[in-house]
Amino acid sequence: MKAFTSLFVGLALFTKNILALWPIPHSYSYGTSNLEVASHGIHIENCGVSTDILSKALIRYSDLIFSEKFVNPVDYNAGKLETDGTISALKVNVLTACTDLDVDTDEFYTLNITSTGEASITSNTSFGAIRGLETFSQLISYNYGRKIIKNVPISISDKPSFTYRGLMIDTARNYYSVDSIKRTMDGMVYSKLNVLHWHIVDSQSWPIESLFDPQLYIKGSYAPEMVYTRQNVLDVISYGKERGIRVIPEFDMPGHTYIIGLSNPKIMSCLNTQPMWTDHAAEPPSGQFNIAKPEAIEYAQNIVKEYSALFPDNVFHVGGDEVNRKCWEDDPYVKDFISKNSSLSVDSLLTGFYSNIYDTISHVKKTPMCWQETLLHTNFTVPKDTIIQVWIEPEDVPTVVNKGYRVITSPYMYSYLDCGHGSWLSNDPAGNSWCDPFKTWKKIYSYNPLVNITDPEKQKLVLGGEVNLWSEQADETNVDKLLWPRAAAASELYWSGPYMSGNTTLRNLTEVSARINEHRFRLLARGIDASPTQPLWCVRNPG
Ligand code: CP6
Repeated sequence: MKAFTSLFVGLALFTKNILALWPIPHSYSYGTSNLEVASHGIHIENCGVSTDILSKALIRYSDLIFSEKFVNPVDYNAGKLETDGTISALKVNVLTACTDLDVDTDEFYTLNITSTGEASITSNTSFGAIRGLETFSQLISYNYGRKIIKNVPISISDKPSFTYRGLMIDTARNYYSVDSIKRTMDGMVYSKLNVLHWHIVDSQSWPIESLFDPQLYIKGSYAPEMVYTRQNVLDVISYGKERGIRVIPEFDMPGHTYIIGLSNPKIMSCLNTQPMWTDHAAEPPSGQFNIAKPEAIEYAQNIVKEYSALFPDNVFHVGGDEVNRKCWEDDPYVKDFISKNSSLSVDSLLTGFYSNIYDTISHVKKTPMCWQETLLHTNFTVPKDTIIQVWIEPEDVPTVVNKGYRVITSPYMYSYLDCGHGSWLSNDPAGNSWCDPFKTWKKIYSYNPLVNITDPEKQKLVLGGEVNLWSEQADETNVDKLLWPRAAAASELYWSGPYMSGNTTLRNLTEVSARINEHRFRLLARGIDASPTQPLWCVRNPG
C-alpha cells in the first residue's frame, strides 16, 4: 500500500495532478477517470446511525456542494475535461451515536468513490463523517460550467495524527463580533482544526457577561455592545459542536487581571503602576490578584465556578502565564502580611492561590489546562491530569513530557500569528518586537512537535498543538488575513503529522505549496478573506 501510494504521489507530481486536499489524508490512492457531478448536486443519504449533529452536517455539505463554484487555480487555463460517468449520490454510514467532543473523539473515516460514481463515507462518529464530508467537498472542482470529480476511483482512509488541533483567539485586547468568531470556526472546519481556545479576558477588557458580579463586565468591557452575553457564548459553543470544534475557555489568573480592579480594586495588587508598568507586568496596564487576601482567592474561585458551568467542555484553562512576583513584593499589604508570618513568602502565597483554584477546578469536575509557567516556574505541585501549554521554547515540550504531563505545543517562534507587526508599545519607528519576525506558513509547517521525544509513551503525551492570534494589533478587520492560510499550515502539521505516512521523510514543499495555495483559493470561495501565498504566475507556470 505504501509503495502504491508513493508511486501515485510521484506520478501526480509529474503530471501536476495531485489530489487537491488540505490537509492531506493519512492514506489514499486514486485513478485516472473523471466524473461529472449531477446538475442537481449530490444527494447525501444517511445509511447509518442518525444524530442531530450529522443531520445538520449533511444539509450544510449538500448546500455547500451545490452552491460552491470553486475553480482550482491550476484549472484556470485547463481545457474541457472528458468525463467517464456521473455522480449524483453519496452514502454516509456512521456506526455509533456518540457525540461527545473531547480529546478522545474518534475522527477516523473512510471515503470511497468508484469509477462508476458510487460514493460512500464510513465513520465511527458523526464527527468522523464531518471530516469525510469536508474531504469529499474538496474533491469537487468546477470545469466548463459543470462540477466534476477528477481522478476516480478514489480510496481514502484518514485519521488525525494528533487529537488536539487548536487555534487561539484573544477577545480582550480587541473585540471580535460573534459573526467573525463563527467565520473563524468555518475556516477551522474547512481545515480540520478542532479546538477553539478562547482567551476571552485579559488586563485590557472583560467582554463577557457575569452573573456573580455584573460590575465586572459593566465596568470592564470596552462598550455595552462589546460584551458576549451568555446566549452569545452558547451560540458560539453550539456552532462549534455542530462542526466538531471544542470551545475551551481561558480565564487567565492570577496575572493579566488588571481589568478586575475597575470593579474590585480591594482584591488587586499593583494596579496600573505608573510610570514604570514594566516593573510589574509584561504589558500595561499592570494588575494581579492580591494573593494574600482570602477575598481575592474566593473571587477567583467564583470565576472558575461560574464559567466552568457555562462552558460544557471538560477542559478549563486557567492561564498562569507571565506572573510577576515584584508586583507582590512591592505591594504594601502583601509585604505587611508576609512580615507578620515568617513562614510565608510570595512563592508560598502563590502556591496557596493555585491550590485553591485547582481544588475548585477538580470540585467542578473539570480537567485543568495552564500555560507552562505554572509547572516550570512555581513551587505548586500541579495535578497530574493538568494539560500544560508550552508557548516559550520548543525544548520545553520534552521537559514537560519528561515530568509526565500531557502537553499542547505552541512555541511562539512557530505558532504566534501576530508576530512581525512591530510592537504597539515601542516609540521606535522600527518598532521591533521580541516575537519578530512574521511567521510564514512554511515556518509554521516546519515545526516538529515531537522534537527530542523518542519514547513512544512520552510521544503520546503530546496531545497536539495550537496557533495563537494575540490581538493587541488584530481585530475582525484583519483576522481572516492573519489566520488564513497560516492556521491551515498548522492544521496539516497536526492532522497529517510532520512526516510522510509510515516514515520520517518530511513532505515535499513544492507539492505542499501548490496545495496550500489551492486551499487558500478554496477559503476565499467560501467567504474567508485568506491572504495570498504566491503570485498566480506560479500556478500558470508550474514546476
Ligand atoms: N498575553 C498573554 C500575551 C502573551 C501571553 N499571554 C504574549 C507573550 C509574548 C508574546 C506574545 C504574546 N500577549 N496573556 C503569553 C502566553 Cl511574543
